[in-house]
Amino acid sequence: MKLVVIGAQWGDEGKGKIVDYLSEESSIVVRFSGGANAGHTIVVGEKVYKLHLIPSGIVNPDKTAILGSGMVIDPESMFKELEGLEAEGLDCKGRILVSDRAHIVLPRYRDMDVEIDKSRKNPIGTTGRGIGVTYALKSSRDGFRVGDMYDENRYAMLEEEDRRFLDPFKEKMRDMVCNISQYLYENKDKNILFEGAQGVLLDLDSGTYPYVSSGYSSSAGAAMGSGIGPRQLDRIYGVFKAYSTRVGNGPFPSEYDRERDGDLGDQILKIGQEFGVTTGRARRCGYLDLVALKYACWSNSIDYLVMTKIDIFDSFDEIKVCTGYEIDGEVTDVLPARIDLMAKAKPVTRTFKGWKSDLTKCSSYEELPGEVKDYISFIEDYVETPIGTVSVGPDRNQTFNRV
Ligand code: 2SA
Ligand code: GDP
Ligand code: MG
Repeated sequence: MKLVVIGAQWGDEGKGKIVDYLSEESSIVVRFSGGANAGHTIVVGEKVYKLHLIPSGIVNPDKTAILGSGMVIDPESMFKELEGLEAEGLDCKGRILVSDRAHIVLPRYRDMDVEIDKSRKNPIGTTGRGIGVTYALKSSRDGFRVGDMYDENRYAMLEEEDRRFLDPFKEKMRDMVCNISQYLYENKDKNILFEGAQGVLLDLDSGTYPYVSSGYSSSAGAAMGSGIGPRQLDRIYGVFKAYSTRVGNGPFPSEYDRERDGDLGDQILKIGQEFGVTTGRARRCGYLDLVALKYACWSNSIDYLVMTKIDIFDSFDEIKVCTGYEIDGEVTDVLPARIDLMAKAKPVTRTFKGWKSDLTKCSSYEELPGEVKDYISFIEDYVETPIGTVSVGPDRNQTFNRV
């Protein structure tokens, strides 16, 4: 079985946790996009792992984790992260491979990223990890790939300063570098999980451009970013939170509004602990946006949704979801591509009764209160996609399948 797991919103849906949970059945986990901008938190009992570049599948002891061709890799961050994981007692030796096609993030790209965003009339609010600069160089064919470190001519073309930076990593990485397409072909009979980064609405093409990241967060990116054909992919999971969040700038139609919603946004921020894993920034919070989720399901062939963080609503009397956008007096359930229309969109909502009980102890769908089941059914009908897995807390154990 070849599974793809992507974020179906603006990132931070809990992909890390779900990849860890679903990778139990896989031998290999491939991260296919993004770089050290990502932040994934995985909780297993007392242990809390924070990952940025290393695929979330690494937390499962016997998996091989591959940094795929679609990634942009800052070697300094990567080895720092690895040291941190080893210090936590996670044995990563021999389990990490890096695609020779992935691109390298050099230190000055991080500074350039920060400077460029500062100089924008409308800043994107990037994470400052050099992501956009590296992908831009890749597209203009001026990038430097992992495999280029071992190509004498390509290496010699680098600035002296860049070679000095890369020299130690070149040796440390040598045994990890692989031709991933060939590796996946040789292991084609094994179960493989393809792990996305960020979310559909932050995808370079499908997202709310230009307020997006520069990689492919969509399911189609799984094939391109790992070197496997799209028909090899059997099942696509889209992870979404029971509400919405967004970090950085850009339109967010269902964002809580103080005048309309009082301190609801602050409550979700606090209960949901919605702070960036990479930058520590507070995430913007809003109603679950079904217009955006339906778009994500359709444009990514999502077979099953995974719903996380439903427990954050445990103390709420009622829960609102966004079922349409009002744009210039007209209501639509179609996500506009134009950024001015997205910015104008006002959420049309529907209210659900709260359940006022502790969901974190539930271990099966049957145990969920009727109000949660109603919430789930409504979402499934609206987006025409089943919710196959539900998460009711940060721990690996607080997850159950419906199918
Ligand atoms: P970039 O740095 O060029 O990728 O930024 C472009 C936009 O993409 C957003 N972005 C993210 N959104 C949510 N989560 C991300 N990872 C971190 C986390 C974020 C953090 O897990 O919390 O710590 O702030 C992530 N990475 C990129 C970014 O906010 C810009 O809007
Ligand atoms: P990712 O970028 O999609 O991997 O998500 P992040 O790790 O950035 O953010 C998700 C946060 O929610 C993490 O702190 C997780 O530990 C936490 N989390 C995941 N699923 C659940 C859940 O069902 N309930 C609660 N309360 N927390 C969750
Ligand atoms: Mg995250």
